[in-house]
Amino acid sequence: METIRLTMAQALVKHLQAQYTVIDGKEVPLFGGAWAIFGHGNVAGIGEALAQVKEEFTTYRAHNEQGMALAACAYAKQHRRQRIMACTTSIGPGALNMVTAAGLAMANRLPVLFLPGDVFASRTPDPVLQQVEHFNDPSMSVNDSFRPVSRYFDRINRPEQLITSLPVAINTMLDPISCGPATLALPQDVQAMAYDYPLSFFAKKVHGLRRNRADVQQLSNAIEAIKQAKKPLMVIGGGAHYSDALPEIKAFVEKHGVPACETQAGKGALPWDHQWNLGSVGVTGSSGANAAAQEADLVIAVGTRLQDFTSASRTLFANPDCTLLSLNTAPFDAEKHNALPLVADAKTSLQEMQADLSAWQSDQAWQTQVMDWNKAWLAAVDKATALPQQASDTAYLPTDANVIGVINRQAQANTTIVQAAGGLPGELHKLWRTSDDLGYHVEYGFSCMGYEIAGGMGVKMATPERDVIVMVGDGSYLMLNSEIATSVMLGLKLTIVVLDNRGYACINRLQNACGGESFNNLLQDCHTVEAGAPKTDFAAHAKALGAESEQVACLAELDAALERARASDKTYVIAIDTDPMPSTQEGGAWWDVAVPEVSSRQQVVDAERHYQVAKQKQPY
Ligand SMILES: Cc1ncc(C[n+]2csc(CCOP(=O)(O)OP(=O)(O)O)c2C)c(N)n1
Ligand SMILES: [Mg+2]
Repeated sequence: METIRLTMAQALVKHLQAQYTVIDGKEVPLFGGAWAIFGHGNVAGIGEALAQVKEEFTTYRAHNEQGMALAACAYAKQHRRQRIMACTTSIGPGALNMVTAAGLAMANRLPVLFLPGDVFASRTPDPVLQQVEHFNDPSMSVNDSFRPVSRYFDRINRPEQLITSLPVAINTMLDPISCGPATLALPQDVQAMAYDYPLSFFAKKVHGLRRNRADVQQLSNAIEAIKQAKKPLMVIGGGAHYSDALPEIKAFVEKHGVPACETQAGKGALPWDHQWNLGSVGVTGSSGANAAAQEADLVIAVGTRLQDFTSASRTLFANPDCTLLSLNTAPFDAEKHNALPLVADAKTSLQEMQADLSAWQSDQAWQTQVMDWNKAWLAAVDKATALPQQASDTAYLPTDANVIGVINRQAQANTTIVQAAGGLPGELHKLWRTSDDLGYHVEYGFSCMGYEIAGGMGVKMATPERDVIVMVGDGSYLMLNSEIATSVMLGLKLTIVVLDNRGYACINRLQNACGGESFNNLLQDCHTVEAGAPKTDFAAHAKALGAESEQVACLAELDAALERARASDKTYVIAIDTDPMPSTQEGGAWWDVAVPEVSSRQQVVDAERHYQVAKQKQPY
């Protein structure tokens, strides 16, 4: 057997370099490089290995481990899980800073390779700097925190373990069923250890998307259920994008007269003005989609985890005769909600169903009703996003919907909007209009504050040809903004619009809706030493990080500012003051947020009474 003597870290990087995938018929490296922040736990081992290959396998230096790992998540999401980045950190704090991003990758089913450094496998110099020490378990380190947020976890305690473990990690990330983050914890001494690796470990390997075919019985059950239906509705989730099933979905809804609606991850599957697209569904759903969901006798869920925002906490599909047909690659998802499962790849099984369904169509009356719902919702969106009369009034605080309207009208055919947390995901889900499947990038599986800017950077890396607009609340901006400096450094130009409503406005609204007093969310309701918290100068802050920036005084100034941002070749931050209170009332559905059963506050008691009534709509 031919071998080559390498350190474990060198072998790891060399193996990653040998992995390829096929995108649009072209072979490309599976790994788009590595994000790295070094410390004693990885600089000498992985650091040396990455430096050796820096011309062929790029290492990117970020400013915060969570930020870089969030960028890696966004990169994978924007690449529809076809390309991956590795993230390496030191031990202790550097490693733990990535755990939140691992949670995000896990919830959103995104492939990211996490490579946290770890304490010495030999334990000779213990305790090392940043080692937490467990009195009764020396085999445990902080990296065990990655276990619940990794689809695959291993600790490489001997260099030869890499030969069996790394391919499993890669397969886990690429398999559509198990897809998610993989973590290999790398003790620093083992990173530097040499081993005679077989040359075959570095042979080029070309991966592809595995498409699991449906079980014959499940497929025929599904076809039968569809043929019985008169009032069907399709719910499109992120899995439809990952399966590249959008052409099949379009053909299906058009041929059979089936209205469709989209989850956050599914949005953009059909153009916003497609006649069968009822828009967003669920808690942040359109009035049309939610009305259809209440009446439908068949819901065809395609590639969706059916989380509470989609199912209105399991109250949305309310027709007692409704069949839920769940088409998902993972049995875990397909069998949720007591659904009729169709465990399969979406693209292939939609193709397979077409032949058998032949001329079947939904009821004519249902189709007419859907058209009416659709028209009404499009008008509601026009109204919510129209430029208000007060646009030039500097005393008027625009709503999120006002700002969305201005940005959406300015958006180019290649704009991708990026968001994750606050009031904006709901507003964008309802109101944002996109005509292409890469135009909407909202992370709402984890809804992680801080994803917006770091994630925007990952989106731009994955699709550099796109005009990337990040919308971010003041809260998310202040939580994680340091990757603005990275985006400037790497020439990854973003337009970032900061909606400054001086606090955690959506949580304040939720607090009030649960009967609570405004407390600890808006800055005005927080404990401060002086009257009022200081006003953050976001434009000055962004400038200090190297970006171009400006503060606009009113909504009417936003258009021209966005044009200046477009003309800039550097990341450009626009700050605008907005109103924390309003949100779009049209559409929407109930969300289960538990209200206290006892309280000295009457508003809480009242809210709890309403809560108990609403809960009765849940099946159990
Ligand atoms: C990391 C993280 N911490 C806490 C939350 C809970 N949370 C959701 S939205 C939000 C406030 C967001 O504030 P901002 O970005 O200003 O948006 P706004 O609500 O004002 O629209 C909070 C605290 C979260 N989603 N993520
Ligand atoms: Mg805010």
